Amino acid sequence: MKVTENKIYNPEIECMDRESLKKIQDERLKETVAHVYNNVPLYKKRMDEAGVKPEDIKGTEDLYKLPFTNKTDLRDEFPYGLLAVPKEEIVRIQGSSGTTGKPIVSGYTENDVEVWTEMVARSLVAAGAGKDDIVQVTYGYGLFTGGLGAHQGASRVGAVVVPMSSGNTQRQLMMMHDLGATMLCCTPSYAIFLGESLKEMGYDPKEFKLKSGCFGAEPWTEEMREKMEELFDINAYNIYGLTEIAGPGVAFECPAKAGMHINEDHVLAEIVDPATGEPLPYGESGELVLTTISKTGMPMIRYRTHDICTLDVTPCACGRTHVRMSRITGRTDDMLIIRGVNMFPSQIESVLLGIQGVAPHYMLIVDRVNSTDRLEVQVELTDAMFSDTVADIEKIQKKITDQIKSVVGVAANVKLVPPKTIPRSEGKAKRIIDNRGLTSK
Ligand code: DLL
Repeated sequence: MKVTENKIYNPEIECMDRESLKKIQDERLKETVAHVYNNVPLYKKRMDEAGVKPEDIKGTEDLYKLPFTNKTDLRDEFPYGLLAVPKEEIVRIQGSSGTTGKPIVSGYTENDVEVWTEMVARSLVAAGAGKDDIVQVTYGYGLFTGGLGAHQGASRVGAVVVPMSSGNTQRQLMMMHDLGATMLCCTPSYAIFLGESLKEMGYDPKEFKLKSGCFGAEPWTEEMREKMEELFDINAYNIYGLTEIAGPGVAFECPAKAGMHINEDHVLAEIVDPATGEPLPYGESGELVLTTISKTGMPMIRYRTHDICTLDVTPCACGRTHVRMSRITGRTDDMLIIRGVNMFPSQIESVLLGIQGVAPHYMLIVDRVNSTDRLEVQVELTDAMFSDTVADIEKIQKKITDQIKSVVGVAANVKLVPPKTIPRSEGKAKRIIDNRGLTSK
């Protein structure tokens, strides 16, 4: 495997001693808290209810006093309720799936795009990027932050960007081959699919110039790393992020491949007990909670990511001092990521509730076949519909398939099953069977 040179985009910040880093964090946290308290009614209300004033927050040690923010707050305040600046200062909207048909959107100021770009630049440089590189961006471009995020970061580094966006495997491989792409940015499952298709299309992996890739937007495993590295003869690096905070680049792996450094001069990380919300010490597994300290458009205070991981602050071989997060080992809610698209079972439920002839009993079965996620949605027919003609039943099946595609954005294989065949549960209904094995370390 090619060796990645240990390059650091912003060594002054990325390798700063933790005491000096804390001073920056304290200042930025105080500014951010005052900014949201004065400009976002929801934050003011929550802080007043909790009896916390901006003056009570003197540094990161006071973070725990602040109330949490949740995905539901973004949904309830959709689209502009959480903006901390006048709309004229917003230059970009990005989004991802929410728990209902409506997306979660975040507004970014020029400053926020700049911060995000810097974070992705750090991530790409850690994976070996420089002016000589040709970066193929195969994350989707659009509301999803993957495409534009990787694009901005690669441009900042001075690399050549090939803005392929997602899909069209043959064309992806042809361009990668003919242009001599040296880095690839896409979801890990698609990277494996591309790698497997490469041989099927008759290419010799040696004809490719790829040396590394930044893969994220969905959970993946060490086994998948081995597979990607072998298929393409590259170094595969993990990159993490979420729309609400900044898109990709919130955290990224360095050549040590021992966790993802969180850009702590821009984002503060805590791990809390998902049930009680109590902060947990470094090393313990729990829910990742993030606070932005340099965003101006839509800052997030103690945002519950629902992602489960651990934090590690021990020194890293690369020289960076910023804390590292482990792989995401699970979620505290029922969000699924299918072919890179975030979705919630409740979205499927809302589709079914609007269709006559089916009962709101369903089961989602997720598999990975040839490196591609497959979603099967089993839906119960009502007694009346069960006795109907095959043509009528096929019509319903098509309707459900189309609506899931349009509301959730994922193509599903809809299977209609006879009444009362989906197991009923006495407690919380079990709606998901995920056979992909992605939640192991
Ligand atoms: O997925 C941003 C992104 C794009 C990250 C490209 C990396 C690369 P959202 O669509 O808002 O943003 O989804 C965020 O995706 O809360 C995690 O559950 C999951 N996720 C993102 N990166 C990783 C990763 C983008 N490296 C949600 N490993 C997050 C595991 C990830 N899960």
